[in-house]
Amino acid sequence: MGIFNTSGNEKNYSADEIAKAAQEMRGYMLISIHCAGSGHTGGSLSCADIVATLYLRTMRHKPSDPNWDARDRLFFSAGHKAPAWYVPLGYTGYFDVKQTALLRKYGSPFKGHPDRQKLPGIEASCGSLGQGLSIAVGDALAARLDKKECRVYCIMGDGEQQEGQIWEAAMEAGHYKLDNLVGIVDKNLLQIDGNVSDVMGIDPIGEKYRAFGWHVVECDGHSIPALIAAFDEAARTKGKPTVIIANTVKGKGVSFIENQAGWHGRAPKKDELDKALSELGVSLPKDEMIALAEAHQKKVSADIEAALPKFSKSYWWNAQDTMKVGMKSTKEGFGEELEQNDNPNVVALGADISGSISINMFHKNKPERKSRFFSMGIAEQSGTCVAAGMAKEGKIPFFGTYGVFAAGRALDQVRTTVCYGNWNVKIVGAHGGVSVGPDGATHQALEEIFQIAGLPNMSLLIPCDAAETKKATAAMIGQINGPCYIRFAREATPIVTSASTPYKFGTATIITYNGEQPKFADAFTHQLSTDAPSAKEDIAIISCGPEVAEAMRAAWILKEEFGITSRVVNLSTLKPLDKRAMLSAASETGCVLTCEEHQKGGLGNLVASAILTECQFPLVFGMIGVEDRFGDTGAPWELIKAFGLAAEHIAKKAHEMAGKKRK
Ligand SMILES: Cc1ncc(C[n+]2csc(CCOP(=O)(O)OP(=O)(O)O)c2C)c(N)n1
Repeated sequence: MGIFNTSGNEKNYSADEIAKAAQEMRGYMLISIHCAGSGHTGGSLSCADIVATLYLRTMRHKPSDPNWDARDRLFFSAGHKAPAWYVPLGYTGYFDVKQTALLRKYGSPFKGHPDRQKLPGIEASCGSLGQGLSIAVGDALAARLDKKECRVYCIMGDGEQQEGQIWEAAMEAGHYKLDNLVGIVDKNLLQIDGNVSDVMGIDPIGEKYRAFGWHVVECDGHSIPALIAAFDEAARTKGKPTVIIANTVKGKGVSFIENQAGWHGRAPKKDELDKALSELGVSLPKDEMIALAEAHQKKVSADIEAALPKFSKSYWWNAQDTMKVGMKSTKEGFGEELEQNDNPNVVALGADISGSISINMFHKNKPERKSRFFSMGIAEQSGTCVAAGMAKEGKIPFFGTYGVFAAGRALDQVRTTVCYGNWNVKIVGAHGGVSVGPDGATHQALEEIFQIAGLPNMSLLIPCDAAETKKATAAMIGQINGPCYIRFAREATPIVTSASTPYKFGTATIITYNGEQPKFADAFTHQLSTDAPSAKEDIAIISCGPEVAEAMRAAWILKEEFGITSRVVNLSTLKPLDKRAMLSAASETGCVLTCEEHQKGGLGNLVASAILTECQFPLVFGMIGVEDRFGDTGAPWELIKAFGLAAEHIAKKAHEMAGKKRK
């Protein structure tokens, strides 16, 4: 067993050599996460000895021929540990390991979560927890069918064991007696919200696998001899799959990172990196890697900037005095209302990202509410139905996670249990849009409007900023008695409304640019669509979520550069849709442009069908959105520009459309 080099010879590493390599791999992981400025430090370090043993000793593979048919296969089910996959691949020669300095940068193959189409050696794309073991089962079944000798390995997290799909796969592997399959649980005892045992206990984990027909080996996940012995035992085990429960320490190798939940998704700063490398006792080309990352970033920034439509001056946020705007993330508005709202029936359910989506604000400063907060663990599908059960008994449950999981992974549960049952469940979908940034495509929800707006009984709210999100959250509690879904963004986005700005669930607001003011937001007035008289504008720009702020900035550019007047329509509720506002926008301007930080057509198709089913007049119609592609890794505002979602793109397209109308 081992690596086959270019001449086809097997290279054998001793346990000591593997231990030394694992330390160096840790160093490379930390340098790459430092260069990225974000990334999953704790869980990458905890599995370094496991991956070093697999890639340097246990697995048969050829870095010079990544698709060699006889290779052993490794899958990461816990895709956030991406650095722990990239580094051993580079270290063993699939590419230059120094390239991992480009981790999470736009245009680099080292995505926030692995993309198999971008990098040799990545057997499957991943990032949504709980899916990898099923892929490994499929691979192992196919290998058996084709009588291949290869073995299949799958690395999982211990928090990840809370996903129901793990147990579906475990049952399948046991049922098919897949003795060519080895699962590895990196049991570091921590997940995002804290101790695994507090968030949702998984023990006795070995007993559970045993009951599902697996052979179970428990070992010290930082002892190379113990890991070698465990993998050898798995290879000798016939008639059943093996799971290795590897007892590890999150953040292993660096004293100030070890056992700290806060280091789950934190990057080391420069001084922390230096201290960490010295503790690890490794000497690596750190400066060269940092220079590589900086050079890449410089080029990316220049290319993206060059591609941005240009006007007589820069209208970018805060670029000139009059474009000054405060920034706050929409999820904070949600957290504020959840904290302040006194409705005693409200309960909240966490899915191991409670701080990240602000649902923890329900109890953070109000310990007396702790009994009304329920940690579900990483279990989006069950959590959705648990919320329905609570709603049935008169509670007002909020269940939240990232939109890709809230709307996507649990779609059937949302459809059949929540919507068909018409329960008063409040679903919170965070991380909407590409502005999520470096985590990349797997975490950027771009499909929720398609997924959610088609469900009967459902209400869909996409507020434009933190202040409006607070009001929308209040409406979810006080006004809407039935299923509803709220989408918000990850990053801080412009604050364009205030507590006194009109907001009404189900009614769009019309935003008008009135000319430059010292502060950006003061240059606009907002009226409910029911109160707004027609100003016979040249174009209507219809948008939702933080993209409304871009539409407002576009209205500014259009007026100042071309004298074109715009009616910006803030569609804070997508379902029920304010059809009257859509129709009057179309009939009174004759020119409609929809803008969404979503796959093109989520908002656009809703607006188009509302207008076109009744349209008796000529209309110029256009859409801006993500063009049928997945999101990407990069900095949030970089991605808004790269995906053509900035005000500059809106203004350019609106200018062209207004020109067509005039002809
Ligand atoms: C389906 C899904 N839900 C939530 C997340 C967000 N998430 C990323 S890592 C993580 C915690 C994982 O904990 P664990 O499996 O113990 O990994 P480790 O502590 O080793 O990093 C969560 C909840 C995700 N990536 N996928």
